[in-house]
Amino acid sequence: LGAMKPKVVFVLGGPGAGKGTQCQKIVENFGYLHLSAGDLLREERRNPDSQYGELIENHIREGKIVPVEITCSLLENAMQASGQDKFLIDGFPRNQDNLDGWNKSVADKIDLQFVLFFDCPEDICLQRCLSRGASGSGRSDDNEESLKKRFNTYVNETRPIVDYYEKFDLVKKVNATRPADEVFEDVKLLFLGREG
Ligand code: UP5
Ligand code: MG
Repeated sequence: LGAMKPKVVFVLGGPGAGKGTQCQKIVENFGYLHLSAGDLLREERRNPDSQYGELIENHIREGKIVPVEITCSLLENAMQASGQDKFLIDGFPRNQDNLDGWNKSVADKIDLQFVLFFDCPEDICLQRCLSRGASGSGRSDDNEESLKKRFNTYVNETRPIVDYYEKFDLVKKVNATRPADEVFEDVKLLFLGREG
């Protein structure tokens, strides 16, 4: 008998759709480990020993997707270091390069449970990120110019990834426009009965 593969749920949705907010609630209720690809990249950017700091900052401000080799190794390292076996991977894979890199090097080693997709229109996403910026998020991409680029990247590059997983019937879509607690009522239903 081999060891069980770690379980993974991908969490996708536009900038400000509420991925991080909902992941926190899932962690509290269902014991997953939350790995935000964006948070891992921001942490790597702050590491003075990293050779990728400047590349990461430029990509983030421009709303562009960092090459998969960097993101995938941050994710793999964090998964291994955690010693846990249930992961929410938030904000990844968000383009074809991400998907190809993941499928080549990690996909066979994990059990992809489903893709949790937060559906939220641009105007609401924009408002959420702008008010977060205004209340001091410190994120260099919470401004109108970066947000326009982030949303374009989302529509042109990330939505096709959601469509890809849709073909395998792996996408669970949740309406993310309502208050966070109401959104979580729907999210909960997707995790109940998966504890085993
Ligand atoms: N909020 C949340 N839910 C709400 C609700 N239901 N009602 C009202 N308000 C709500 O929420 C955003 C804000 O909205 C918060 O103030 C929250 O309180 C409020 P949050 O939960 O943070 O939303 P989230 O979807 O996580 O938004 P985030 O800004 O993190 O999304 P992005 O996808 O843009 O950011 P991420 O960190 O994933 O990526 C940033 C950049 O990193 C990318 O643009 C890219 O350049 C780079 N990146 C890569 O290159 N590769 C990757 O794999 C990942 C990222
Ligand atoms: Mg986030």
